[in-house]
Amino acid sequence: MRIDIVTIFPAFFDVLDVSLIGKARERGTLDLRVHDLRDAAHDRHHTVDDTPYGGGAGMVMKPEPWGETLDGILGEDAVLIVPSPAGERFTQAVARELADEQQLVFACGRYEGIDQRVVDHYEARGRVRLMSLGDYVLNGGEVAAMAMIEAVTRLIPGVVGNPASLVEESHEDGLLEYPIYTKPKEWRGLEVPPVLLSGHHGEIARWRREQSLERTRVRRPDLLA
Ligand code: 6GU
Repeated sequence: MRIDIVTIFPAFFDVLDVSLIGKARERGTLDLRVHDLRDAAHDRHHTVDDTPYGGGAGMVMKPEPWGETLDGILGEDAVLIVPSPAGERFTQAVARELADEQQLVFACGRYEGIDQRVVDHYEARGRVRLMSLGDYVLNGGEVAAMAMIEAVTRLIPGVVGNPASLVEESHEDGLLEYPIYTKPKEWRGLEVPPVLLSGHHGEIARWRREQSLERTRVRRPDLLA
C-alpha cells in the first residue's frame, strides 16, 4: 500500500519509522511519504492560510497549495482522506475497507480547516472521505491521521506478525474484548479467574464471550443496540 500525508508539520510523522509501521516500510510492504504543504506556497513567507470570507474567528487554509500538492500525489485509484471533526465516524469497518486500497492520501488541515472548494474539486474527480475519530476537537488532522494510519496498516497482511492477534480484539466482532491475564497466578492478592487455568477450551470460550458481552453492556451499550 502507498500512503501519502500532506501537512504543514511533517515532524509529527517522524515516529512512523519506529515499531511495526517502521518495519513494514523497511520491508517495502508500506510505501509511506510525508509532504510539506509549504513547499507549494510560493510567496516569500510560504503562506498557507488567509482570513475567512464572510468573517469569523480564525484562519482558513488557502486552496492553491492544496491543489498543487494533491495534483502531484493523487494516483488513479487513490482515496483522499480529510481528517475532520465534521466528517463521518472512523470505525473498524472503515479501517477494513481502507486496508484494501492501493493508495491513501491524508490531507491534514490546521486552523479552522481547508477552503471547501478543495474537497469539492477532488470529489468531482475521485473518491474523497471526510473522517472523524469521535466527538471532540483536535488542533489539526495530524494526530487523527496517525491514528487512522495505524488502524489501517495493521490490517495489511504482513504488517502485524501474527494475523491471529488481529481477530480476537475489541471491535472485530462488534464487542469489547474480554479481560486477559498472564503469569503469575496470584498478584497482590488478585487471582486469575480459575476457568482460564482449567484447560476446558469450550468453557474458556464461553466465559470470554460472556465477559465481552457484559463489558460491552456496561461500557458501550450503544454497540449492542
Ligand atoms: Cl479527524 N480532526 C480534528 N481536527 N478533530 C477531530 C477529529 C479529526 N476527530 C475527532 N476530533
